Amino acid sequence: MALTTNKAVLDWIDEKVALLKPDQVVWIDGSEELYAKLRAEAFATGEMEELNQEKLPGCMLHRTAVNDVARVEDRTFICTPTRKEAGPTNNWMEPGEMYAKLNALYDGAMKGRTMYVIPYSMSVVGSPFAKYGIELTDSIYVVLNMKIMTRVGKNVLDALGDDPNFIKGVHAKKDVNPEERYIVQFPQDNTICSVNSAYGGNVLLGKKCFALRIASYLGRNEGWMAEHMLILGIENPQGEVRYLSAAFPSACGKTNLAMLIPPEGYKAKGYKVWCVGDDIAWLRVGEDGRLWAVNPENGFFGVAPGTNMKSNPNALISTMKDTIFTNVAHNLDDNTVWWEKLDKNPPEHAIDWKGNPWNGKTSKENGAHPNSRFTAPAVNCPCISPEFNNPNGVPISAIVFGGRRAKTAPLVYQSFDWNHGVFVGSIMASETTAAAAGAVGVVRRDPMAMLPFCGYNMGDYFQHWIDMGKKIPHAPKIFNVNWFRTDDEGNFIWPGFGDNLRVLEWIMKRAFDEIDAEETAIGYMPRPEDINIEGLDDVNLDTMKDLLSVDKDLWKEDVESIKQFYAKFDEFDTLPAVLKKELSDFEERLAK
Ligand code: OXD
Ligand code: MN
Repeated sequence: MALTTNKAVLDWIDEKVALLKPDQVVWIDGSEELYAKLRAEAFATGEMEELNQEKLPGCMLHRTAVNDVARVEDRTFICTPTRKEAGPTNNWMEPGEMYAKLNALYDGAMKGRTMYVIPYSMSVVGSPFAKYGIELTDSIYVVLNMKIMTRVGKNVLDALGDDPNFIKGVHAKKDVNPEERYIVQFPQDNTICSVNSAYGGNVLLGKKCFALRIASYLGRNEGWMAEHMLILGIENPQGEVRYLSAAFPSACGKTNLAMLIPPEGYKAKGYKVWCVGDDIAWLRVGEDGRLWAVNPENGFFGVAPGTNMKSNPNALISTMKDTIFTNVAHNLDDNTVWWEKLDKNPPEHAIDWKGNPWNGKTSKENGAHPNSRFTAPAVNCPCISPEFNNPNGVPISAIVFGGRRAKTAPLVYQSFDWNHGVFVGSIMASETTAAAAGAVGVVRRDPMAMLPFCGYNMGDYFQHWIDMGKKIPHAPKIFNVNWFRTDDEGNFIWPGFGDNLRVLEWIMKRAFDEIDAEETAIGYMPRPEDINIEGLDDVNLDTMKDLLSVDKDLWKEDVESIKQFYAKFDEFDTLPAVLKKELSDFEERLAK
């Protein structure tokens, strides 16, 4: 039974039913009763497995096809009327041509299957930030993941009312054929289409497809920003909480930073870190002239391998109930899960991510896929911010960019001003990781960590950043960090993890004008003694000098690679003049 009388919604669903031809249509109303039924069905068909309900209550396991384990950037399209609107960094196809292709794939794709109608909200229903979507899918796995990652249910349709403006998402699993796999955004039509995949990033359409690609486009038109950023709050011993948002390319430790545990000395003084979000931030200028942020999601879709009681206890604890595990190893001894670096005790009797028997004690192969995931409710997180559900969000005092650079970038520096900060974000670079299909370990430019997620021409996106700077009377200060500097033997110099709070402390002092800094060619920098290293065994003042050193020759080489990257925007001439000027000013400072 339809849960709404919204004509635009009903007409759209009728049209899709006629195309996809499902046997039946089930509306997800958000009731526990319906979810229980779907879980039982998924367990009965083997689509999902129920895990040990004493050790992992409410937890389930799912394995995707071996050819379907990551986002597929080469099969992800932004279909705008002109190629220029999609820009040089996105795959593009003319919308009519793409719709024809998709309609042929969708024709009858749900025959013999059920279509689920998922009404969902990104951000708290009724919040000034909230945007509503409906995802049609033939996968119970998608329904149960969307329940964790977004706010789902009839109340979303009630909030939408008769408004025809909602984000339309269609996902058909089909036969997960990688040759015919498409993840497509039509920004002008508020439409997302996904076919032939069942992996999270490709099928949980509220996440990357809506909350970043479509939302970045909406944000430009409506004067706000959708960014690939974590949001965290640092509470000082006086009880004051200061918030920052931070962008890092995939799998650079973003979830770990978002849930950081303060070092012992900080804990003893009364510092606390609160997680508002680990992946996506929507930012708007508030009435007070500050930039306010919400995390539009409701859960964490985190990378499992490497998550353990040392690296990220908050994330691990978050996964201990009501969580869906995807492509991890299944420990048959006690019907739980395991992944690389969870602990030093891999199971002997297990099934690996491919579904084959696996002995963790003897096998040389991984038990879990490197991009295996947990989908965990945000409320499970021990350090979830008390402001997590605040419909007005939190005020952002600092924006932090970061990447994985072995040598060039120092531990931290601050941009001279907003426009220079946009330049710093635009030249972000990192090594590729297993989160996206393709080569691993190659350095690539990833401006604002948005390269795979910007829903329009990235040159215009840079201009939007510059324009936003003029609209925020009390704009956050912009910083860059690099936790990954290595010594000549390739070892990381900075301990990272909880100790990153030492750097964030300096950032916040700068954001609130509480400390001076040194002016260098790349930006403002701390003096080595300005970063608190008390209690660190392996870092002394000399190490700090190393971490903060700036090698102008390396930066000059970097400038050449930046020029090559910027040249991509020549095709449509969309690189803002402000960034060209920033680059030439930077070259001049390096030459001095
Ligand atoms: C992710 C990513 O969050 O790839 O999954 O960025
Ligand atoms: Mn991400």
